[in-house]
Amino acid sequence: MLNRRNVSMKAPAPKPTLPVEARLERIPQFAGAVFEKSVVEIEGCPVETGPEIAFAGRSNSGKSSSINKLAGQTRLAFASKMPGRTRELNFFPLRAGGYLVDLPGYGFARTPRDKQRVWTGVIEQYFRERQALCGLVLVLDVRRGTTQLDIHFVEWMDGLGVGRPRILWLLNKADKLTQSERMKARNAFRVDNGTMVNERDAVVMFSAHTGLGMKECSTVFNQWLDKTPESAAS
Ligand SMILES: Nc1nc2c(ncn2[C@@H]2O[C@H](COP(=O)(O)OP(=O)(O)OP(=O)(O)O)[C@@H](O)[C@H]2O)c(=O)[nH]1
Ligand SMILES: [Mg+2]
Repeated sequence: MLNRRNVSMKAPAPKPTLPVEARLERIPQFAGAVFEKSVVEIEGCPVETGPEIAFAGRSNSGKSSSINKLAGQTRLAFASKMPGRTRELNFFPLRAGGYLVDLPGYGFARTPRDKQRVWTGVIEQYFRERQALCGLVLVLDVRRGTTQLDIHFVEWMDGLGVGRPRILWLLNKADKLTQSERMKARNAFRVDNGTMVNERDAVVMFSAHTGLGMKECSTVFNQWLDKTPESAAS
C-alpha cells in the first residue's frame, strides 16, 4: 500500500497474542498421553510398564490442570473449580512406557470418612509398593507456598520408611504474580523450605494456564526418566 507521499506503508507486524512461555504446546515426554483407568484399590493399579511420575498436592492446587498443560491437552485429567474433584488414582500411559498418575488432593474434608480412609490406604500402598515410581510432582499454589498440609504429607512420606521419591516442587499459578513477585516467591520458598527440599529435588515456577516453566519441567523429567534430551524429543 502507498501513502500520499507515495511511500510504501508496511502493515505493522502482528503482535504476538500469546506470551513467549505459552509457545511450548506440550512436553515431549507427555505427548500422546491418554487416560487408561481410575482406581481406588491397589489391586486395580495397572501392571508397571516403565518409569512413572505421580502428581500430588493440596486439593485445588492444580494437579489435573498441570497434567493437561504438560500433555498439551485440555481434558486429559479432569480439572475443576470444585476442590476434591480428583477422587481416585488416575493412570495415564505414556507413549514410551510408564504412566502419569493424578492423585487425589489432600486437605479437602467434605468427603465421606470411610472413603477418605480408603484413599489414604491406597495412596500409602501406592507409595510403599509401586516400584516404577521415579518421581513425584508436588503441586503448590505459589501464592501460599508450602502449607502445613504439604509439610505433613512430605513427613508422612518420609515416615513410610521406603525412601522419599525425588520431588519436583511445582510452584503453580505463577500467572497470578508479577515478575518481581515471582522472584520474591522463589527466594522465599528456598528460605522457608531449605531443610525439606533436598539435593535430588527440583523447584520450578509454573503456570498451568500460560505454560510458564514447561521447558524446565521437561528437563527434570528427562533426568527422572533417564533419557537424553535427544531421545526424548521424538
Ligand atoms: N490462574 C491459574 N489457575 C489455575 C492454574 N492451575 C489450576 N488453576 C485453577 O485451579 C482450579 C483447580 O485446578 P485443578 O487442576 O482441578 O486442581 P487439582 O489440584 O487437580 O484439584 P483436586 O483434583 O480437587 O485435588 C481450577 O479452577 C483451575 O482452573 C494456574 O496455573 N493458574
Ligand atoms: Mg484434580
